[in-house]
Amino acid sequence: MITVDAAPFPYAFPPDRVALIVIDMQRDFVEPGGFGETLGNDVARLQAILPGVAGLLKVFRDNGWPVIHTREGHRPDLSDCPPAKRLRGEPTLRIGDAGPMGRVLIHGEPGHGIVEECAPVDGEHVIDKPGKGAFYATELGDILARHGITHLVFAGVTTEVCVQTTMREANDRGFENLLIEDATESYFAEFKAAAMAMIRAQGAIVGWTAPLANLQAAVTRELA
Ligand code: C5J
Repeated sequence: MITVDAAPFPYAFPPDRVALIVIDMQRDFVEPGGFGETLGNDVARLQAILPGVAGLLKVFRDNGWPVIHTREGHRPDLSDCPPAKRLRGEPTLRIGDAGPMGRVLIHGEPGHGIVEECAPVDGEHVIDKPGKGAFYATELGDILARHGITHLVFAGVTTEVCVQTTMREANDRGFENLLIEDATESYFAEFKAAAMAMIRAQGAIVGWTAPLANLQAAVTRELA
């Protein structure tokens, strides 16, 4: 087992049963000029975690551990996008509309793609998900079962929406979850802080959190 100094108490994982899930590091959420910024969000907050996500990817790639990327998006005909998702609120742009990086959150459009800094490499899984959670209407559960995964490390955006939704379902499915604090972000600082506190509450009710440096130190100490 590799034991990481984490909150609310140390997180231990078997290196042959761990996978990394990088949630929705897509151009439309993260890059200036994308959907997220068009909605009035400060994407500089999300840009700031790019080195953290890249560093985390390196730990998993260097050790040959499975990496799974997710992308939130929909079919061009929007048949997998319920009106409740597309029409809610009064945004300047809706899913499927023509945005600055192509049609917003539509498969294959430039904004739907993963940012260059976190781009998947050969052998890594890329899961297209129509919902906020990565298990709903996807093959994620089957992929994890095929790899014999019991422990999940999480990164990506946004902490309180797609990351937290996925972690909560992973927790219900019996996975032990660690969220890397400097590899996840929200457009709202207080939402990130609250989501992390909720995850750790009541003795890790959803999982653990730790900075990337603590994971790197644990891996170096136990595998070097
Ligand atoms: C949102 C996400 N916030 N990836 N998507 O709509 O968290």
